[in-house]
Formats: sequence, structure tokens, C-alpha cells
Amino acid sequence: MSTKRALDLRLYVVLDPAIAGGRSVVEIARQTIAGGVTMLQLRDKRSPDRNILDAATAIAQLCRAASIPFIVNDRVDIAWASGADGVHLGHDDLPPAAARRLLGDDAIIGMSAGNLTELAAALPALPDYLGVGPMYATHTKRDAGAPVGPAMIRTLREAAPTIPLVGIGGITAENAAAVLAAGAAGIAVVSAVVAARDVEAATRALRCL
Ligand code: TZP
Ligand code: MG
Repeated sequence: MSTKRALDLRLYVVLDPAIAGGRSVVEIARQTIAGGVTMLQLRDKRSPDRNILDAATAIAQLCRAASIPFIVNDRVDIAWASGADGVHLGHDDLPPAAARRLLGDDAIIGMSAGNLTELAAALPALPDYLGVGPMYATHTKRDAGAPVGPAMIRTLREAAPTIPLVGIGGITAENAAAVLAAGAAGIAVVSAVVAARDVEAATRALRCL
């Protein structure tokens, strides 16, 4: 039996140094924790591996102290070496079964689904949650595709009522309520928090929705 706790996905902040305006993602992580974030991910597509590992290790420590799950995007090796709680895997990343062999059965594995076909492809891997998007237009991920809107949350929820769904893509304090109202377990944001001048305040504003 897994010892995994139920995930609190209400406010999932994805830390991407590419839009952090030169600020440290570790410092941003600290501010999100002060603002009430419920889950963190490090998504670094560009930095040298050593820098990613250093940041991931520091964030894993902060998250452990705050009892917040910490996930690494794409990189099973960095997740393992940093002591993160799991990985978020896209379609081009290691298959979830391989990630579980490497990280263990208790690792959190998140996947993405933007439509019913991708949902059907992801479900056999028993992901712990699915990121659904893009909800709205986004500049953060170039290949995100056309917005699917909160209606897709409703559609996927009807098809798979037990898997927690997290809306992602273009979510702000103004449009987040519609994503939650559609049945999402939470919202995942990058720029709304990571590019904010006051990260803690931006986190707090999204957390109280
Ligand atoms: N996956 C789907 S959309 C997206 C990711 C990583 C980017 C979301 O970024 P933002 O800044 O919250 O629109
Ligand atoms: Mg990926």
C-alpha cells in the first residue's frame, strides 16, 4: 500500500527561471511558501544541469520543511538526486513506469492531458494528477497549442471522475475561478506568480480564490 498523502493541488506554482526576471527561483519558492502555495514544481529547460540540481536541492529542502510537495519537470535524474517528491512527465519524457522504477512507488507522477485522447493515453500509467491546458492563451510555453478552456476540465472530469485535474495555461486571479468552478482540484500558474513583482502577494491573491 502506498504511503502517499492526498495531494493539495489548490495552488500549484511552476517555477521557471526563464521568466523570473533574473531572480533566484529558490528565493521565489520561499516567497510562494510564505504566500500559501500548496505545491511547487521546478521547470527549467535551459540552465546547466548543476545549476538545476542546486536549485532543486534547495527548493526540496524548503518544501520538506513546509510539508509541501515538490515536483521536477521532465528530469527524473534531478528529481532523484535532489530528493524531490516526484516528476511531471510530458509525452516526450521518460515513460511513467520507468520513472516509478527509478524513483519508487511513492513518487508523485504528474502528466498532461489536453483532450480525451491524451486522457486515455495517460490513465493506464495511474498518474497522481493531470495538468489540463492550456486553459487560456499563454506566452510561457510556445508549443502549448490552442486554449481548451475550463470546458475541457468538465469533459475530462466526466470521463475520469477520480483523477485530480489541475488547470494550467494563462491563469490569473481574474480567470482562475472559472477553472475551479469547472471541477478542477486546483490551478497551476507560472507567470502570474513567477513574473510578479511581489511574488508573495501574487501567491496570496490566487490562494484565496
Ligand atoms: N503547460 C501548459 S501551458 C503552460 C505549461 C507549462 C504554461 C503556463 O504558463 P502561464 O504563465 O501560467 O500561462
Ligand atoms: Mg516535459
